[in-house]
Amino acid sequence: MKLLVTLIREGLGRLIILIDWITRPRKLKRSPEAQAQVAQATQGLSLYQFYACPFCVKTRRAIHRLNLPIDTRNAKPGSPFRQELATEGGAVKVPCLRIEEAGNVRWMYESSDIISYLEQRFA
Ligand SMILES: N[C@@H](CCC(=O)N[C@@H](CS)C(=O)NCC(=O)O)C(=O)O
Repeated sequence: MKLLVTLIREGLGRLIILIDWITRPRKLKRSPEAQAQVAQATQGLSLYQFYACPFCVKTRRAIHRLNLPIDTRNAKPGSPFRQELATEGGAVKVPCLRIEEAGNVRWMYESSDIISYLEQRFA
């Protein structure tokens, strides 16, 4: 039974990845100067995520659409990123955006909040 649940979950995850790949949104176009500024501004951002989690796929689609070079960190079991997420972020829940600004770090959970934050800053 446990194996069946795992297989269904893995299968659904891969299906979501495939649909995401087929229906990728277009990237926002910026001038080279504006894109360089965005690259600078996103240096303090990292997305803790799982590869096939639907909320992470939704967040990665927004990142792709907004053309943001944000570092992604896989928080799969056994990963050091999972440990960081638990001890520094406060919970092993993905997606989570780590935001480092002027020496301060904050951890933003909830895909909708992350997407709104990125849209407000970069759309
Ligand atoms: N409402 C949250 C849901 C996030 C969520 O449920 N994430 C799952 C993965 S799909 C999770 O992190 N579960 C904890 C775990 O698998 O350890 C959002 O939109 O970000």
